[in-house]
Amino acid sequence: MRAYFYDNSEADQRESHDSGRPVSIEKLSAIGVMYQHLEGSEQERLSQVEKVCEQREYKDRDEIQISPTLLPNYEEKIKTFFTEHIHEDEEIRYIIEGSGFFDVRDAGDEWVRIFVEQGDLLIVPAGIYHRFTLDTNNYIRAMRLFKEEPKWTPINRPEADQNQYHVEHLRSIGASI
Ligand code: KMT
Ligand code: NI
Repeated sequence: MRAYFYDNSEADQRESHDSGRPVSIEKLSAIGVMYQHLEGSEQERLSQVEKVCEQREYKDRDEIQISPTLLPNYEEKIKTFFTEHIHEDEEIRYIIEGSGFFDVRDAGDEWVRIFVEQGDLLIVPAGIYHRFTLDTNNYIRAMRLFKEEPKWTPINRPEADQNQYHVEHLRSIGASI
């Protein structure tokens, strides 16, 4: 697991942007983000993903491949993914292949960057401001898990500032509102 405060430099979003200040799994969990690296064969990892789906009543899933050649409307999608937003449901991702970065806002509104790669399971809570980018390898294949009705719609900042899921998230992590 590699997570750290983002350096806020203007360099390409795909670069690591490591400020040198690490962030632990415990700190991620304190802001409602669940990170787990699944061990074992691909089959064993998938059965662990199944268990999480059962526990959380996530009944459906799809797969997304992101690369300049594999994803239709790549440029547009990449911009959407990297625009700061929330969802009114958890964003659960299991990384099958490749890698990338999820950025999430901590209780002090600072960006925390989480590197994700094969075998990683990441649960981004409802209401947290976040964004996603590929890294310089330009490829990820991920499973997206959701309840029967996916609420993909991103709500961007600042429109989501008053959103009840966002306000509730801030309250739950003890952020000052
Ligand atoms: C999202 O909602 O930001 C995505 O699905 C990004 C890609 S999943 C690795
Ligand atoms: Ni999102």
